Amino acid sequence: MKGSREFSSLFWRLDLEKGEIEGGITVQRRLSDLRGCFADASAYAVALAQGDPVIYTVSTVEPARGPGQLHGALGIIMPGRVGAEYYLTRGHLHAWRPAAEVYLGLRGQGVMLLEDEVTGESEMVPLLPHSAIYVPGCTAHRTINTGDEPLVYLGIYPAEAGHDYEAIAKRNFRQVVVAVNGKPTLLDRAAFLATLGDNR
Ligand code: S6P
Ligand code: ZN
Repeated sequence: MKGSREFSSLFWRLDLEKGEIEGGITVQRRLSDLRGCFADASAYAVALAQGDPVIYTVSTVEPARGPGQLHGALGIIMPGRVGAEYYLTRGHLHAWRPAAEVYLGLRGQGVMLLEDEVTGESEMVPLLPHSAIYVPGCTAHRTINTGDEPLVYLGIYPAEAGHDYEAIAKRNFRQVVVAVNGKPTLLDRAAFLATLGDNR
């Protein structure tokens, strides 16, 4: 295998301030890229009318392709909210459904919202420094910054995993993570939307 890849891709220097892996490919996601991700469409429209901030960036390294190889991505999600919903990633299933993933919390405070594609069951798992989350295969995953500083994490996944955004974009996640009395709370999306109806 020696010589078949860049030496630099064997050593990943992580910049936790910028959220970048040295030599990685970085993409930015702005509020306008997240249409349909926040349950509260009115709050989303109000936020977008005020500006189009970068919500998160992802910096990816792909040392090698093919069976058995691993890829990595450093994500940084800004702190903030759209209405009661914390800033979040689009969320996806892996195109190759059995692909699992491990997330390491590096900075800030957040959670992952995991949704089993088969049973529909959801779980909110803390994403914190000095801890890791195992995301099983066939599980939609979304990362959410529930703190007041940038949330930085490293995801490691099979090179063959790929992204399927469409399946989740069609119906969104069944549950939302919202601030209730200042605390991150997992609620059924329909129940959350019903509370908005009462208050408007
Ligand atoms: C890739 C891994 C992460 C996400 C990143 C952004 O399998 O789960 O690198 O791509 O957290 O999320 P999303 O949903 O916009 O790809
Ligand atoms: Zn993933």
